[in-house]
Amino acid sequence: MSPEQGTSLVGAPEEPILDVTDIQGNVLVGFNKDHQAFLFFEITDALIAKRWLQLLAPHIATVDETLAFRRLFRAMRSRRKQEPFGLIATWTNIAFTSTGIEKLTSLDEVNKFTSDAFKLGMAARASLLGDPTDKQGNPQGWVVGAAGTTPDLLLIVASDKRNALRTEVRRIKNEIASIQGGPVERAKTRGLRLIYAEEGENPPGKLSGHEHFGFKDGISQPGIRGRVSSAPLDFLTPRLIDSQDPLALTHAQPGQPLVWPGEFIVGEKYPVQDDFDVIHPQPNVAPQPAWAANGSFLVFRRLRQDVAAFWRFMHDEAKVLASKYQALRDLTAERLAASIVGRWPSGAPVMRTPLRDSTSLAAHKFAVNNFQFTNATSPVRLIPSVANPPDDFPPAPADPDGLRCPFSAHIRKVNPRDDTTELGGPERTLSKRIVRRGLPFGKVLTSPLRPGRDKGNRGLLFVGYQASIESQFEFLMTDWADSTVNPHSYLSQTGDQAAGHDPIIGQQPTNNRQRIFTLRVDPRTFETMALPGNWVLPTGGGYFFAPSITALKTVLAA
Ligand code: N7H
Repeated sequence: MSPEQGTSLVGAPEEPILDVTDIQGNVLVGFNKDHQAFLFFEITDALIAKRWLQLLAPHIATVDETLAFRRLFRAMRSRRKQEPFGLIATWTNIAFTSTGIEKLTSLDEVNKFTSDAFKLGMAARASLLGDPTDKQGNPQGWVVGAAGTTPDLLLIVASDKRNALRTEVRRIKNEIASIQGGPVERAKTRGLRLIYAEEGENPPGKLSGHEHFGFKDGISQPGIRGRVSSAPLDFLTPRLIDSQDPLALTHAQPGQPLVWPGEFIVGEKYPVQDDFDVIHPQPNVAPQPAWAANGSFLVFRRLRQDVAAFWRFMHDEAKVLASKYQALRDLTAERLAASIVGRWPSGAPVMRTPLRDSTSLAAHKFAVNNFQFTNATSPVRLIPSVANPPDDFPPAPADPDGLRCPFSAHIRKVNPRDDTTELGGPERTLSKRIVRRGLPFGKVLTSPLRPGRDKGNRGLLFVGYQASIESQFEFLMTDWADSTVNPHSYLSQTGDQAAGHDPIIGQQPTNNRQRIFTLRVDPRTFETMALPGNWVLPTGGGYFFAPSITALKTVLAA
């Protein structure tokens, strides 16, 4: 165990030991690989599928394997002061839709799941999610996940090297082909049929870690509580805050609150958040079906991004606003986009640098996520071995009125941090966190304002893990992203002002899909702009369940 895993804290509750050899690695650790393949299969013969699943089970990467790799990678990088050359790994994880589970077990077994969303599938929930009802974005046009293309299972294969990824994908396809006596692509072969496959890729070079609009992604994740061995301080999420700082009881790192594992992993042994107490948990209920223990619900959403439309809007609108308001006379397209996202392209949060991007702030491992919204951020005391260099960037001030970071900025919508929301105090929103593992697909568009003949086939292969699709992913979409007033509206002397949709992921099926976004220009002036509805469109998706290794072997493959 590294000395950075944590220190003993007076008053800290005991955290459960996670079943690290039984839980799939992408759920709690994350593959964090530059190359990933998403393979969607239909099961056309359950017995053949089961035979293959038995062979596959030992290849499914677990939390302990992915964590061991991550720890080794970090230890080598820290000692060598550079990325360890040649250290690569290739991982596979699996998840099933309710139709897949029904084929491998029975309808009775599926009906034991309490989640209606899971049983119905994403396409059936599209109208609830606010998805477009006309051609573009409508499930009928989805590349995967619609009627006729509903998968039974999803394989995620991930590797540091594209060649290694493709070799592993070939190995898997050949293995299936040899069992069923024909290739997975052939419609008539009984067994498993590949209905859709797509590769996601971390862009190379300077854009590494950035999504297609050009913003750094994958910065903020919940700090999942729980230990990975019986050692008292062997935490899954390293605790880097000095024991003298009161935040050490509630946070793993600056800006990373701790969340009980029952919010991400199904199972009675994993406690869940208490709505009023951020430190002590509530007990979890017994899973239904019992074999769902150590599993997690996976939401996959293929989101096409219209990069040219996004940046065209920013350029046009920034000009309009700069000429309309004295306070915005220096507004650039990039600054408007940063207000819309809540972070600059580098990842630097507007809460800490409102007027211009700061690559040095973005590069600081702790400063980049050390901010709140309602309250000013106090300096956090870190354990000495990680405190260097100190975070001496200007701290984030209090912004309870949404003057610095708009209430509807993407990151304030989906994680309001310390804001009071329509649910109540900030303790209420920790149970709304999800673990994100997405990756871009398609080629980077280098000149968004001159797209030429570009067909715009690019976007995000969004992957989110949670214990409840309804109260996490669907809540984020329906109650916050698609709402113009939640989690927070502007209160002003002249009356309440709608804050607008989530400008990135909010959907609006009616009114030509037009959405709104309100910028607070000064305490009394609000500018509500109409946003085009086509920046981010769903083009595929599904609700899956990522089972434990035990359930895979003893129930699904049995
Ligand atoms: Fe978002 N973007 O580029 O604008 N997202 N997201 N997201 N997102 C985040 O903090 C983006 C999507 C969350 O804790 C960042 O990692 C795009 C869906 C959450 O502060 C950026 C798409 C959902 C967070 C983007 C997209 C979420 C988050 C800042 C689709 C869930 C953490 C980087 C094409 C329903 C917020 C970071 C926090 C952050 C973008 C999708 C949720 C830059 C382009 C579907 C919870």
